[in-house]
Amino acid sequence: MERTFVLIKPGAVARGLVGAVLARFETRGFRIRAMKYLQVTRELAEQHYEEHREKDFFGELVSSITSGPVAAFVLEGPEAIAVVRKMMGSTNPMAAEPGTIRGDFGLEIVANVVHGSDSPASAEREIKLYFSESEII
Ligand code: 3AN
Repeated sequence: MERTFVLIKPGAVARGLVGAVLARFETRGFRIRAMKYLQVTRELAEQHYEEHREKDFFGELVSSITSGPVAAFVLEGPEAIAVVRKMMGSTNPMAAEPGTIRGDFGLEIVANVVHGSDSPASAEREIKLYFSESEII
């Protein structure tokens, strides 16, 4: 079993898509190990997107993820990281296949509905950023 970090972005939360997005993962068979509704601070956003610090869209990324509350999860299942990424679809929602979360719910690249860890190292780092040990059940 593998764990991954999933975050439903502010735009999707504002559109009332938390239930619809989470339902995709639950019906696929992932187990929720932790969940939290929170306002991401600028500090947390900068840590989360550390690897993109040099990119020209970094500022936009930080202001987008801090623009309103998010829903964050630790999901567990076989090959959770790869399977969640596949379910999310391409980073650019315009290119995301119908049937994927971004392909069904999004059209904007920065506010692209959902974030999911892209490797075991990212999953471990992101889970630790958002959850304490005792919040993972
Ligand atoms: P993913 O979220 O699919 O792993 P990353 O890690 O390459 O994609 O990028 C992190 C976030 O940065 C994306 N979710 C998206 O919001 C934003 N992003 C990625 N590429 C671009 C881009 N070319 N222009 C604007 N925002 C981008």
